Amino acid sequence: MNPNWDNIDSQVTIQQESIASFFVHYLKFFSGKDRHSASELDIYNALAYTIRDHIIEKWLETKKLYNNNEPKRVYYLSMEYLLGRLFTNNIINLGADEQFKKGLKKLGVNWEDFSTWERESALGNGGLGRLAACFLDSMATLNLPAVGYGLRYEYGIFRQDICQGYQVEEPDEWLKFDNIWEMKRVEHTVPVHFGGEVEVYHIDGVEKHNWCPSYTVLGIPYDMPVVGYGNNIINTLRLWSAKVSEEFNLQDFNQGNYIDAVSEKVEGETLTKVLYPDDRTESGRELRFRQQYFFVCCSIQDIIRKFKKESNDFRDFPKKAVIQLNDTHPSISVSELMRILVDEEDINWDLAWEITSKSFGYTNHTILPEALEKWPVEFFQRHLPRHLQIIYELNQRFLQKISVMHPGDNDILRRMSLVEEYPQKKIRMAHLAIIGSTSVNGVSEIHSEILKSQVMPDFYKSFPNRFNNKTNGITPRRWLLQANPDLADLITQKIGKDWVCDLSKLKQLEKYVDDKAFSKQFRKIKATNKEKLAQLIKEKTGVVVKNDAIFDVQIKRIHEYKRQLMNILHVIHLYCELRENKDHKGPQRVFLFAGKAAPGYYMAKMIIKLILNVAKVINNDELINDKIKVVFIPNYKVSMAEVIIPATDISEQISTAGKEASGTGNMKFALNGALTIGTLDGANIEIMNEVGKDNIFTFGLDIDEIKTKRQSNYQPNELYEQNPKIKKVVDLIQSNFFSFNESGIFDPICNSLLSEDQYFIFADFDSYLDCHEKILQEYRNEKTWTKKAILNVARMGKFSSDRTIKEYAEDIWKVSPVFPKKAKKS
Ligand code: 26V
Repeated sequence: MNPNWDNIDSQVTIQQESIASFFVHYLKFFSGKDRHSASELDIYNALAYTIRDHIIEKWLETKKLYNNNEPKRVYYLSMEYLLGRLFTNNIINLGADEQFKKGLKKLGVNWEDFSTWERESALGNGGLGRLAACFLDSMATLNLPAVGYGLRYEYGIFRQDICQGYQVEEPDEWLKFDNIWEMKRVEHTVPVHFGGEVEVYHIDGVEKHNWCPSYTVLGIPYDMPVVGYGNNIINTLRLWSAKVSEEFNLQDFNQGNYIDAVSEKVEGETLTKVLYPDDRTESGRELRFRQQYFFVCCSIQDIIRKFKKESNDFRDFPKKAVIQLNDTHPSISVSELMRILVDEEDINWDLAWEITSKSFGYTNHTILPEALEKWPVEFFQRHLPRHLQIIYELNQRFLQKISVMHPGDNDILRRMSLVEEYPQKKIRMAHLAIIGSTSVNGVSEIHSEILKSQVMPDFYKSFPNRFNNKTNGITPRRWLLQANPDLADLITQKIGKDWVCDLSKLKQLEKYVDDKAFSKQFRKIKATNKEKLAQLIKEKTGVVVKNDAIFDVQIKRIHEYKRQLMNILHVIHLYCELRENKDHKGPQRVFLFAGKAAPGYYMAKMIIKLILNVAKVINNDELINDKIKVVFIPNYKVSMAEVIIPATDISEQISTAGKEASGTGNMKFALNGALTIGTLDGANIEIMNEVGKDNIFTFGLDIDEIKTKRQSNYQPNELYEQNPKIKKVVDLIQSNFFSFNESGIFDPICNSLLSEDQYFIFADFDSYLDCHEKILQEYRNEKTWTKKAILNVARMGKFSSDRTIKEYAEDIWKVSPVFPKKAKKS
């Protein structure tokens, strides 16, 4: 290429003088607008393009840095990313906040006013997807050479509307307008094959396999920049979009099969149409299976392409690449890498396995058996016949090894096999992930222990060193600096800004716990945040709440194990007490809920309906004089969490002990000075250990007690008979008090509680009520409450995703940060 290219000055540096001219340029030449004709969306677009230019410069530099250093890279494979809006995040992480403010001042444009014009990408369901987003932020901030891989779903998680109290799902058209943060990279398009047959042939007596697929889909990558905080590093998130090759269809078309050609195209492209909105049951199972393979196949090809640029000896692969599987979803990767090494790169099986099994790490995020994927052998036969052969071969060799380790124990072979025989022949994908990985980790201490003792004890016994824990974390950039700028400023005034990249620094705040002025400022910030939340509540639900109410919040996916039902039963109990004129002094209490239910999850949807019906009755009952308000804000998403969390007083983390792998919302709340009411589950336990028992409200049965209860013929109907509080609440629901014109709609909820109560709501009910009572008493003492809240903030250092990622990098990935060489002073 012409060397003169390098001499052309196209450098974009962050200078307030040039920002205004970039902005005006984009407005004029991209949107064809001037200041008179520009809409707010045009202004947002021009601003976003301006930011993007500043990112691209550093993006190219980062690529150069990595290419020159050839470091070992992390490839993070996740089917979900809940990035939220990127506009503000990118400006803050670039460190361009002030320059943008000043640079645009002369135009009378305040960039912050336009941040809500961005349609947020919501390519995930819940905790797992948001964790992946926090991890990307931390990996970039820690200078780790990492690439995130995912799918570019045309429709992300559905938009939740409420219609007569029921959840209604609407498509999320996040790509309707330009997505300024993505860049299409057609040159890295890859083919993905499906179906067909496998031919066996021999060369020099060695069996070889030739997979002749029946159809091919193309994977087109779209890259999104991941901006590190204040370090000029821009990593990449590469999302794959499915497209059927034109040429492929043209063949069919020319042969007169127009309909087939078109339907094949549509069928192929459905692969990345929608994100599965179901983290409980699996619908469209076969499509999801193909989606997973499409994702894995694109990503592994890309990883190998990158590897080959730096080495032609695959024995180096584990030294150059580590692939982290975010849950079981991408675990077909293990067989895909084997297939490429053995069939395409002609590497012998043993060496191929040595390379493969050194290259993966597997994180488990749930012990709910329905989410541990098992794919019917039929699916493999139809779509991935060669992978099935590879998995059978792996299984045979693996069981051989196990039988040597546990001689005579046939049952262990059945339990550990990659193949489940009954009732239907299936491949256990988690087992494939475990045998193909150097590391298997859970996401909180208790969860990692449960994995070892209950979910995969045979694997633990056989490979104890493979198992480890990596307690989750959250990025302080989004969850404090961006979401709660006033608190972030106050903290910075007191202890400097180092906490942003070293959250343990927050400890220094402890010396201010008794400082009256500090406490006052701290309270003032909470009060301002509450005003904003009250505004949001009014806007989204029409309910008017008091600015100085106690905000008691449960926001997360709706699931029986998370026990939103127990929360609303408590609200009903309070309501009964108020109606009986029991004296409830103190401020208004707002019980706020938000979250989506899987579209096929009937009980979860009925819980939403119950919350909304209860809200309607309570909020309109003049007898209780606005003492409590119940709010369900529809369409929960990252940007909403950013408003709710900084305003919260009480964070509800009330899952049945043993069920919540970690939780990360719990961390976000505590970091923003909310006090937790929680069970001894997931990361709550570690939060308690950090903040101290006096600064968290725990209740309920612990994991061992739950186990005992489960084994002891638990009879929830007896509790109902014996406990007048439970009886009153359940009777009120059953009397159709909250379903006046919809008689009996809540019977399934009541019946399930009375007959089974799978999640031990009745068993924990008294303890939960007492705990709330205690909280109310404590809240009345402003001084001690504030002290506890400040201590929560000060002691959250451990829960930075920077800490988590450092542990992954050091213990699992063996990957080091890459720093640019300092320019020599002349
Ligand atoms: C399973 C399935 C099954 C089929 C359809 C789609 C789908 C999507 C997701 C899942 C698994 C969800 C697992 C999950 O989100 N776990 C959460 O991970 C968080 C991050 O580690 C953790 O904090 C939460 O406690 C855990 O529930």
